[in-house]
Amino acid sequence: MTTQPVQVENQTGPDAAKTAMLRTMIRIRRFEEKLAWLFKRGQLPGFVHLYLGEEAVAVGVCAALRPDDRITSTHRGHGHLIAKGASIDKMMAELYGRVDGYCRGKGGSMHIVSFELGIMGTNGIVGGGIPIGTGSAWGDKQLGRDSVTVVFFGDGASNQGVFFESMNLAAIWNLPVVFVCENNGYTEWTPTHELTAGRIVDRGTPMGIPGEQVDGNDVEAMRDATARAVARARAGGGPTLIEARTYRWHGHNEGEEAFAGDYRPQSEQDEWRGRDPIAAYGRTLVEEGVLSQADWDAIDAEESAGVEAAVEFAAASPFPDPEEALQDLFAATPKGSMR
Ligand SMILES: Cc1ncc(C[n+]2csc(CCOP(=O)(O)OP(=O)(O)O)c2C)c(N)n1
Ligand SMILES: [Mg+2]
Repeated sequence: MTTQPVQVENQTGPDAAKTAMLRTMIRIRRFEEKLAWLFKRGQLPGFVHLYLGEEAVAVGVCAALRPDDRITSTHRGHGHLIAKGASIDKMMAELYGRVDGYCRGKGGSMHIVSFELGIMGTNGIVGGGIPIGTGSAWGDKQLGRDSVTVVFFGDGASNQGVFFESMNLAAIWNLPVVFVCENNGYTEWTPTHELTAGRIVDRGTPMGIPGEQVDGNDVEAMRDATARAVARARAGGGPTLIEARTYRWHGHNEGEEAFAGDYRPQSEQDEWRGRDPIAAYGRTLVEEGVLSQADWDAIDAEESAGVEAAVEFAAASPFPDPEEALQDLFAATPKGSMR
């Protein structure tokens, strides 16, 4: 962001935190709308899976985290990263395949990592982040740190064996991990109920892992449920499973219109668009007197400008030198790597 965020006048404490959550959801929304626009014009290499409509999940969850807490993400990960504090300049550069991106332009949408920010990576392998996050929590426990790891994954990923294996280890070792399943009703082009037996929220029950189902379009409900799970984990109480019920507005991936057919009823899409998490929260904050409509509009304009600046930043960055192609792909085990 090159613009200075406008502070809503006289805001402190909880009001400032609420405004920050609205702002972050708007940032994700405007960033991803731009990605959709760029993709249609052939300006983005590779696949993109957009998070539009699901913004309240990432923002609510990350609002309950400390900077030293960690997350693992998915193929639909831009929202998670922005909510954890990633720069949209560096994300856009990564999506453009440029050297100023988080992974020097060699990763793209599904391989964005920032260890400094506690971002253990977006991930093209469905369920791939689940054992990584469980391992991250194990590492913290071994080292006596009180950080917590949040694992984001989808309803489809909840059918992967590695989810059950990871929950088993998290339970038996009492690990500080929060499993956040984003149930958006679809696994690619198949409705969740055609693939997934029982309730996802109950899947940890046989292992003694408490589960909570939350309205994933309600950012404060997401923040509060996560805060409870994080407090438990930090205090040594072990893992929790949160099932966030939400909906993706766009296709599984951009460009699916070319082959996917009409797999979601229009009435269902309209209903969920009517439950826009950003519009709902903005209205709530105006009604509560936290901010005015003019403040809301100013935040939106600022975030839109920030996205335009990110595109300029990315487009001005060079492509990586082909000589770099094999750099940073393999890590030599550093001495004292456990610290
Ligand atoms: C191990 C593995 N199997 C299959 C795929 C292909 N694939 C990519 S996304 C996806 C669906 C994931 O659905 P879900 O976990 O519900 O996440 P959502 O896309 O709905 O956010 C599949 C099957 C993959 N990337 N990795
Ligand atoms: Mg899904």
